[in-house]
Amino acid sequence: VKRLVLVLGDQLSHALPALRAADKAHDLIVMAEVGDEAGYVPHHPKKIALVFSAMRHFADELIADGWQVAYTRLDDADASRSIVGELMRRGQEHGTSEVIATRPGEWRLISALQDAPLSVTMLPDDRFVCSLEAFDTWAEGRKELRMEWFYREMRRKTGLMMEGDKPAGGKWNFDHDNRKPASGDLLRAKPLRFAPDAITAEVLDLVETRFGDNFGTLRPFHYAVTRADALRALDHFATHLLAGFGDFQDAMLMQDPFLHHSILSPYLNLGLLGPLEICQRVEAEWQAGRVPINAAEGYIRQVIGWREYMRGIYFREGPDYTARNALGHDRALPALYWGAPTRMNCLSHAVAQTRDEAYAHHIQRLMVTGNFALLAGIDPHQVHEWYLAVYIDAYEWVEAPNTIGMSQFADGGIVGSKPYVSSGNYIAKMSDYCSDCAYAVKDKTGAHACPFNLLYWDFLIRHRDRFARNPRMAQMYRTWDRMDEARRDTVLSDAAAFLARLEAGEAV
Ligand code: FAD
Ligand code: DLZ
Ligand code: SF4
Repeated sequence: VKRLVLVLGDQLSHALPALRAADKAHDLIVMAEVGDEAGYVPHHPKKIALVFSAMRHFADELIADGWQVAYTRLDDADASRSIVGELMRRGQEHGTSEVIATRPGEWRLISALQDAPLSVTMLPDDRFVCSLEAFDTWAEGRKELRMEWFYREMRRKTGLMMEGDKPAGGKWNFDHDNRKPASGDLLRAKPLRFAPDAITAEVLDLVETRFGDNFGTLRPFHYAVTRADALRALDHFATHLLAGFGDFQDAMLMQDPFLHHSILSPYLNLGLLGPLEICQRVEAEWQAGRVPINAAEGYIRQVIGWREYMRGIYFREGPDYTARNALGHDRALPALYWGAPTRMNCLSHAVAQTRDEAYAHHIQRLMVTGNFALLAGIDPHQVHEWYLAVYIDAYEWVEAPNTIGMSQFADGGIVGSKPYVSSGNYIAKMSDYCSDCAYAVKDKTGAHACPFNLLYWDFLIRHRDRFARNPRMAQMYRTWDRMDEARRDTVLSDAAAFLARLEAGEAV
């Protein structure tokens, strides 16, 4: 064996840079299920099962393709705990210390590989539309890194939904049409489900034994674990659900966790699907007149806009990004995030769905669990570790900028120019949660007041110095100042009482 070729659990792409640089005849591919990767946060059992099963399927495809693969299973007797440990072990077995790797999506692993007593060549990960160098060039010298401007560059670069140098339909962004609540629809298609094959069944048993105590329901397990099935999921979404994606993107329903979302992030982030092929399929549906422009544009913006932008931010900001805490929040993450009972129906639902599916869509993550954590002043690092653990699609390069940046404003305003906070009103408008809640969303004070209503003001007042001069928030401070003083006092004392109950571990 000449060299080792590292393929990580989220690098399951046949055109991976490390594979393109390798030599089938002489190099050995190393893939390893290891305790450190499965344990850096208490991952949801479905997430571990997805990663392990997809890894095993991918290894089989590589072998069928003529590669030599050294695959370590988590329960192999002589396996070590870490990726570097496995590379060293294989290196010793085969008499080489040369490694070809594709740059991992996490600073932790990048430095582990750099510090390893091996000769590691780390290739840039080009499974993205925008390279890190191109992102830096775009960002250099700008005062604000607005996603919208970045997105336009990506549209021009890819040519997606472009007519010459102009955006199709005359506008870059059709979000204006996209804020509709949804109602139950028995005819709405559901995401495709894939029955576990023998490999997945074996993985499920392993995960049950080793990670059965982690938060999250392992069975039933329906995610795709191969590229072929991920392509089926894409086709199903494009054919049956994409048309309503724009309209109902922000809607939340108790009986429908998935609505018109694609549930493709697990496959994209593992490398089973690529961002461009997904977007080209979406564009084709629009070109054929089968889906409206707001659906196609909105979807493409999430993938070549938000997703690429988040990655650029993560790598540009550096390894300390997950430790940032611009607002100085230090409250412990409440037990309700791990399923302890709560009377807040929105949170109860979002968490239960997360436990069962390892999935919640963007607005549930941002405006329910994220909004509450921000309003209540939870330590952003604990919030970050929660999101990294519980979602099927969570890898630090994409999770951290969403949590630390977009959701918790802990980066001080790099990702968002204002914090994503709202009172209960937003949740009432976009969901059916409030109709079934112990609290009254219309109550602004008193025993039944929706906690989001109380905490919203408490948050704004706590951080008045920072936000009062923000032009997008000034109006809220004027509203507060116009309230009569007795009412303001009641709001703040009710909020303080609520936070005290939360702190005391009561089921709020
Ligand atoms: P759809 O609604 O169908 O969207 C299509 C695709 O667009 C997604 O598959 C995803 O690849 C991309 N996308 C949409 N929004 C974003 C975004 N804000 N950032 C990056 N990509 C986006 N996404 C992850 O992939 N991994 C994470 O760990 C993650 N953590 C998040 C944490 C918080 C606090 C928040 C607010 C958002 C997070 N997101 C994360 C973004 C978003 O919620 C998910 O990408 C989306 O819910 C995935 O489900 P879907 O495939 O059904 O998405
Ligand atoms: C998420 C994950 C898990 C649960 N397990 C493994 C593993 O055993 N082996 C592996 O190579 N990768 C795993 N992964 C994915 C890695 O954590 C991921 O590659 C890094 O976080 C970089 O994004
Ligand atoms: Fe959530 Fe408040 Fe609505 Fe209850 S009333 S579901 S706590 S927003």
